[in-house]
Amino acid sequence: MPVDFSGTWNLVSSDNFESYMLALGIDFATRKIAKMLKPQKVIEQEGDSFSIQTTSTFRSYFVQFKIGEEFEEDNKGLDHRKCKSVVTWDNDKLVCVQTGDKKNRGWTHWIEGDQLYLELRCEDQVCKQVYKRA
Ligand code: VL7
Repeated sequence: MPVDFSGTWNLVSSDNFESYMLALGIDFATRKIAKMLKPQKVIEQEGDSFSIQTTSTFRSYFVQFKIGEEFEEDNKGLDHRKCKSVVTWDNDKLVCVQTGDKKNRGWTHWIEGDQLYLELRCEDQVCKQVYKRA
């Protein structure tokens, strides 16, 4: 049985998010607001089809994909840079590579115990977030 990411998850910790945002070119004022947020993720997983809705009081972001199928990502409301994204399995980890203007951009999700982990990468910065089931 593969891991099931489905559910509602609330942010409990975020490490190096500010530097990750800086690497993405997010302006000062936006960073100051964004780092105070406690986003919630609602993940739906059906076979190899996923949707991830990240919601906060300031901005929200929705993405939908199938494992191994490249898609255009607009990063609307985030840094607005378009990229070609593809998500694959690395054992029980979900690995997204976001190819575009920014080098080494992508993220990885995995579950340990009742916690959801997210590593966000951009250039030389890595942000690590932990979410708990709502
Ligand atoms: C998405 C934020 C900084 C702009 C607002 C911050 C709003 C809530 O890519 C992400 O998640 C993946 C994996 O779960 C699925 O899309 C993370 C947040 C990255 C980058 C940009 C700051 C303004 C945060 C949407």
